[in-house]
Amino acid sequence: QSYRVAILGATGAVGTELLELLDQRNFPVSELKLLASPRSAGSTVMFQGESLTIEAVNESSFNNVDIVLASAGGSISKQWVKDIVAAGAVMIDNSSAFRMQPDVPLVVPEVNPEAAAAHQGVIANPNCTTILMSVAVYPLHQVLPIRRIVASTYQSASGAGARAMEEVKKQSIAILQGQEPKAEILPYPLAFNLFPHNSKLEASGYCEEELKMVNETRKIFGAPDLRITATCVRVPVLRAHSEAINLEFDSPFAVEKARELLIQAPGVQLVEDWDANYFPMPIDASGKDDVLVGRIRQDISNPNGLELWLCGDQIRKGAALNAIQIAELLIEKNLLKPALVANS
Ligand code: 2RA
Repeated sequence: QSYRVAILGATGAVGTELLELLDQRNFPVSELKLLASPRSAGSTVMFQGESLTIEAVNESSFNNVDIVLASAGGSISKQWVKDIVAAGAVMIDNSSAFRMQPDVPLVVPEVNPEAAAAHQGVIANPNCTTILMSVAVYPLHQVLPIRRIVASTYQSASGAGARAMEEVKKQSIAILQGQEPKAEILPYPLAFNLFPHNSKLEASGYCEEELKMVNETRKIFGAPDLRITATCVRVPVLRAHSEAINLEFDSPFAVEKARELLIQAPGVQLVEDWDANYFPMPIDASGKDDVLVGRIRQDISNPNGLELWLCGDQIRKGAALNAIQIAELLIEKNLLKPALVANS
């Protein structure tokens, strides 16, 4: 069987990756609709040898569509969610708009695939930093519950969009030519610089990006008491995020056991050459499906602690691939229609 798929936000970095992945993964597409703002409508993109025209999204765009892959920002997702669900399509939303809503499953297929079954028409794709960390640490959590996570992130420009990726390149050239770098898309010069993530600051002093990791991880793991803190930083890297993760358990977690688990963990590639001092790097993670994990070591400050380092492609597994894997899961488990509401 094949399915009628719509990509909402087809011209963005994630939208473009969605298109590529639908083709690369031979996703069973019978019809593909590319939806964007009126500004982008009319341009064409090739898909499986066919030229598709990008359409301006409107109320009837979702009629006769089975799956909507949305990655156009939270306000667009909120604007169209009712039309999407009313049309009988399932929305896999990459924005943060619905992630913490109780009736919206927040899914990383390698971690909590069973959560997808409860969807009522909308499934949320977690934030990229949360996806990458969850894939890497859940295999350990399954063996010995994690009590506390301290995450430090080194986030690529792609998290701020395709135009931010272009801007950091231009800033680099400017600096190398002895000129002042321009920051128009990014809040500050990122080339040869870094800055704390510039999402909205809360009264606690944490920014939204950091609180996403805290709240989303607890929801995905079904662990409301999991203690987690994060410091998120934007760094001059193009499309792969890196994260330094410190884990605390109730008792020691043997490094060898962690290695053994991660070598066979879904969506993870262990990258550790201690003799060569070679470990995950963004240039190796970019364009890859897997989250690269390495530098697993005992926390020397805490007998119940474990340290690890990871790199993952923010556009791919951090967004587009996870969304498509959710769609594949829905097809596999015959979950494209919302679960019957108990007292419907
Ligand atoms: C960022 N996680 O990297 C955000 C984008 N989704 O800024």
